[in-house]
Parts: sequence; C-alpha cells; structure tokens
Amino acid sequence: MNAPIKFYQTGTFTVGNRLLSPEQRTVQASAERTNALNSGHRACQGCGEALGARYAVDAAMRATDGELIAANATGCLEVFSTPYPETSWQLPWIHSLFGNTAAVGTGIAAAMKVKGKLGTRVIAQGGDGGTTDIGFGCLSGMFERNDDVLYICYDNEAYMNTGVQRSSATPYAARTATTMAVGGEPGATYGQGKNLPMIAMAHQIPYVATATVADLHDLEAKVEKAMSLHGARYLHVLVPCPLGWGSASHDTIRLARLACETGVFPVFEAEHGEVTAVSKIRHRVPVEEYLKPQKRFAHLFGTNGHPDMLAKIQADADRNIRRFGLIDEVTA
Ligand SMILES: Cc1ncc(C[n+]2csc(CCOP(=O)(O)OP(=O)(O)O)c2C)c(N)n1
Ligand code: SF4
Repeated sequence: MNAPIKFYQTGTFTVGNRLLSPEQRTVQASAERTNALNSGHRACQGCGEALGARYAVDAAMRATDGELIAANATGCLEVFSTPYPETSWQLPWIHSLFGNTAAVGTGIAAAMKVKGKLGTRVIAQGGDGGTTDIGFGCLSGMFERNDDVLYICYDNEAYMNTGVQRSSATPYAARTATTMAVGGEPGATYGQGKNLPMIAMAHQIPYVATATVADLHDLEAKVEKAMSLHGARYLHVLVPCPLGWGSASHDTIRLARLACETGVFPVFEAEHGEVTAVSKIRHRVPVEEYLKPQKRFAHLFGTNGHPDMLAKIQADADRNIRRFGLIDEVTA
C-alpha cells in the first residue's frame, strides 16, 4: 500500500549523502552557492527557519542569476539575521513592518517594472504570524492583484520571536504561552486557525506549494519552479522550532519528516487553484510518533493524558491523506 522506503537519508546528513549519487546529494557548501543567508546569524541551534530560508533564498538566487530583492517581515528570521548594524544577508534585503511585507514586495516589483528592470525578481518572506495573522490582508491583496512576487511563509506554528504566542497557524492542542496546558481540553482550541495554502489556492494564483526542511531538494525545486513563473506565487514551508516546540535541536529534520509521514502536513503543489502534484507518504506512521518528541504536546500523553484529543489529531491527519491522495489505494 505504501511507497517503498528508501534506505538512505536524503537530507543534509553526510552519512546519507555518501550513499547517494552526486546529483542527488544535498550540497551544503560549494563555490557556486550564493550563501544568501550567511554564517554569523543568531538563530537557535537546530532552527528550521534558518535552514529553510537558507535553501529557499539560495535557490531563488540561482534561479534569477542573483537578480533578487527580498522583503522580510518582523520575526525570528529578521531578528536573528540583522542585529543592527550587522547583517547575514548577501542580497538586497529590506525589513518591512511586521504586517506589510507582501505590500512592500509588491511595491518593489512595481518599482522594478517602472525602471525597466524586468530581470530583477522579488521575494517577500515572513513567519506564520506575519503571514496568517497581521499580514494576511496585504497578502490577500497581493494574490488578488496577481502581483509579481513570490511570498514564502516559514511556518513554525507560533509567534516565536516574542515568546511563543499562538498564531492562527498554531495546531490544535499545542501549548503556547497564550494557550496553556490547563482545563478539560488544554492547549490551542480545536477548529480555529487558518489553512493558508488552501486560502492562497482559493485566489487561483499561478502557483501555490508546501514544503518542509525534511526534503531540501523538493524545497529548492519548488522555489526554482516558482521563480520560473510570473504573477503571485505562494510557498508555505514547515520549519520546526526547537525552542517553541520543546524539541531537541537534532530532531528538526526528523520532526519535519514525521509531519509529512503522519499526514499532519500535506506536501503538494497547485496551479491556478488546482492541485497538480503531491508528495506521497512513503511510510505511514501514527500521529503520536510526531507529537511525542515535542513538549508542547506533552499534556496529551501519560496517565492524565487526552486520548480523545489525540484521536481528533489523527482524524485530521487521515482527512489530509484522503483529501490530497497522499497514499495510493487508500479507501477510507
Ligand atoms: C504591529 C506589530 N505588532 C507586534 C509586533 C511584535 N512582534 C515582532 S515579531 C512578532 C512575532 C513574529 O511571529 P511570526 O511571524 O510567527 O515569526 P517567528 O518569529 O515565529 O518566525 C511580534 C508579535 C511588531 N513588531 N509589530
Ligand atoms: S525561536 Fe525558533 S524560529 Fe526563532 S531562532 Fe529559535 S528555533 Fe529559530
């Protein structure tokens, strides 16, 4: 029923890379690499956002021959990379407000058009809070006008920079500073929140995709594809956050992979509102395997745990698997 499991690591581990043919290897350092997000930044050890941004922006640089400008919302990615007067960015980069980075990206793209610099491309990027909450209006406008910007959301599922407050991308049951693990149904409330990739699809923009830091080649390929297109494009990248998730820094990639293999986070592409490709689950696992290593879900386990809440999370993962056809021949 499931796709065959590959017996090597396709991520950034050297041991796994050694087993791959050269073209399949994930290259961390090479003379050609732009290193758009350079060393010296102050992200936590194991930060998925730093990893995701490094690969995404380098791929965008490659796809545009370095003719790229980035607008960046307030949040961890901005704070850890640009403590004044230093910067880790090796491309023209502007810090917008927390909520208007999509509009700033639009403005830059318009300015490039007016100046006749049609080869200069634009990305706008931010965390889930900056994207799904405060920046949502600007982003929806950018989609609706089909502005020529790739927007990348690095989703760590809360407002991490300011101390782990809930965002509208925080998953059900997760403990944050504002969704405490108390009461009959502890953590974030069920049925609230927003599914931004699907909302982006509803705008029928040229390209929407999801990705994770567990498959960096997939992330790079999606950025490259997005940069080959014009108009509004949206990429939603799941980026585990050891600090906010209460996970080990060495588990970032494993958790991103488990998010996919449980069905919790479907990885797909869509063009003009229609799903065109999905990453199939190779080895299906129950959601407990994904949730247990994260302290933000610790209240769901043990003698005073909440099997009823676990069942809801499993049901949602199963629905993703059905909705996106993540497993071949699944009938229920
Ligand atoms: C208008 C406004 N409100 C609040 C803040 C404070 N603030 C800065 S970053 C941030 C949270 C960022 O969260 P998110 O966008 O999810 O990014 P992350 O830090 O998790 O990567 C907040 C609340 C601000 N800078 N501007
Ligand atoms: S708090 Fe999370 S997102 Fe922010 S730098 Fe640390 S690991 Fe990265």
